[in-house]
Amino acid sequence: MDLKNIREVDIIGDIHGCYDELLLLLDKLGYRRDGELYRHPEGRTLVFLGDLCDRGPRSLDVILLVKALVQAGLAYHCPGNHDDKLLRWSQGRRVQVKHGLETTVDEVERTQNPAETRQWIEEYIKNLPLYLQFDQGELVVVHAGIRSDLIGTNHKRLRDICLYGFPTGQIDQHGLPERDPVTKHYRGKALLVHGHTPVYEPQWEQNVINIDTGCVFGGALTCFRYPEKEFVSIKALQVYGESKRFQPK
Ligand SMILES: [Mn+2]
Repeated sequence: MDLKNIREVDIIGDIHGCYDELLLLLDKLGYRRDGELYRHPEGRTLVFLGDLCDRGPRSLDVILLVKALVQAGLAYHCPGNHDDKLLRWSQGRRVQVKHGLETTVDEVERTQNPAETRQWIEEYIKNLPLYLQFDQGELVVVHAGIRSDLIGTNHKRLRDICLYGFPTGQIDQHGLPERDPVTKHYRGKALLVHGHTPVYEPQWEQNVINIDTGCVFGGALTCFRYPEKEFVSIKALQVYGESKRFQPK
């Protein structure tokens, strides 16, 4: 999706149900509550790069807030692999309810009308764009990664790359699928901001930025402000999940 005329954005990394940290981050960024919404006095736009749900305590509250912001035109959201798996579960497709999905499924099943909850989740997530472009195409936001030559195409690998990045097919030292750095595959001139792979500090290499600072694993929830090019973070209030890739410090 191309949002060329939007320039002042606050891009928020992988939330994974960390609703309390999200509210603290919105406050720190200067957003003010307005009913069920949050607005910035200077009219800035929020951008969520996916993995709103799973592992953390309040996935549904995160999705409800982001959905309300998106529907009010105050935010944009491209899905992560966890959001996509929740979509497929909501559609009744056969997925393994593990790797954190069990927490979100549990939340859905505790709602008053789980069938209705599944339905609004499906309606919302199925229409999300895989990646976003802002500021005359100078800024690209995606969950896991993208190749610049795939932007604007319907390439058959586009979806998998946006959601999962660049797995090498090998297993790493933790026994997890090894992932290539996005910089190995992205050759675009635009600044690329992504998440998906937790890192202890926001990473900025060449023109590729990773802002998944592992909040749900006891790290932090990070925002990248553009065009200021500043990072703003809130430390996790708790350790909610465990990862072989990321140990809380
Ligand atoms: Mn992810």
